[in-house]
Amino acid sequence: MTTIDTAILDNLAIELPSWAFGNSGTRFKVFGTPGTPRTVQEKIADAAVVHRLTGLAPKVALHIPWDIVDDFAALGSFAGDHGVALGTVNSNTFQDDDYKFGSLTHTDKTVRQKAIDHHLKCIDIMGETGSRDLKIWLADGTNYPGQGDIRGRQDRLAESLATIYQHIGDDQRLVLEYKFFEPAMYMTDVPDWGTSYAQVTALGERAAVCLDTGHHAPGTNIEFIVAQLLRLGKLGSFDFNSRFYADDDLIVGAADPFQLFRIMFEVIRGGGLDAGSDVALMLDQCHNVEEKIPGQLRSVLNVQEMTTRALLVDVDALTAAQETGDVLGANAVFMDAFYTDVRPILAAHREERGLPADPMAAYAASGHAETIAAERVGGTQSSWGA
Ligand code: PSV
Ligand code: MN
Ligand code: MN
Repeated sequence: MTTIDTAILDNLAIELPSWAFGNSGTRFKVFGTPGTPRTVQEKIADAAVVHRLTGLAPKVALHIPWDIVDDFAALGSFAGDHGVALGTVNSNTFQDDDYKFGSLTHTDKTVRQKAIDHHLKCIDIMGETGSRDLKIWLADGTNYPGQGDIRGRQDRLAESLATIYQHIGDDQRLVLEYKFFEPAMYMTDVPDWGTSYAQVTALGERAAVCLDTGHHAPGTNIEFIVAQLLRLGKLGSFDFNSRFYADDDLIVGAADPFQLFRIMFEVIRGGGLDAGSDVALMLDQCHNVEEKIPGQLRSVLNVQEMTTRALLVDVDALTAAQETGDVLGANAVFMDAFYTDVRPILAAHREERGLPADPMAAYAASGHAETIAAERVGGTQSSWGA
């Protein structure tokens, strides 16, 4: 059996999205849960619990304006006091009437400028929080053939992004997320990795692609995209989640753990977890019916587990089998690693680091859920989209 590169495991870091701690749902119903955060500070405090129990989640991503505060530097200190840091700043140009027909792609220069200004504000916030990444996901697109000029929209997108990019600091990055549909149903302006790659490549070195695992058509070979983007030096970040049908935002590794294993294998193969790599791992999930803190715990543990299994692949044996045309031998080496139960190894690894062997059980036993339910009364519970 191969030995595991514990340096990679020790350094594994998965950023948590602030919005995962708020309520979320579907267009049919958003269920509230006792103890749901009412403020960004409470979201950060919840994220800190996940990090305390797992050592895996040192950063919390913000969404602007959902997480707006008067003093972002103070928010950064608040996070620091809780043992975490503020991470990616996500822009939001999809909840304003002005953006009905687009934001950075809009035909009206005034609307485009408003969307650009929002991003410049996000960059200012990044300066205060010490965040590295500005993540842009656009809802821009059209619903009917002929509704918009596909080429004109790409050109305007390129122009708007170039303006934003000029304000990205030397230590900052712009990551552009793609999604094949929704809310636009006919054509999305950044539908796939190729479009994101083309747009960020035109910007420069500090622009890269964000790959959200839920944003592909069924059957897409996501690990191929991972391998290609790493090869091109343009895989900026991941939004991890899992899906059964569309952009389900379910717990990563819940729908298809084997896919997560294959993705992590390519990340490791491409150097994405090597020391000094700037590939950022993040979750983008919503917990509609399950409890949120345990939902995030389960998620980071799933990433850790599939990463560990991927680290177990005997690469020398795999290469030998590949190069001698041993199809089934190569597949067996790969599957042996996937089928290995690494939970005992990880429990020991956690205990060596002073962490609970079973973070889910430790959380359940801590009484924390009951405490926040009792404390957080009054006010308005946060939710995705507000
Ligand atoms: C919408 O599809 C979305 O889920 C994108 O994946 C973004 O990353 C996220 O919302 C937050 O804006
Ligand atoms: Mn996403
Ligand atoms: Mn999404």
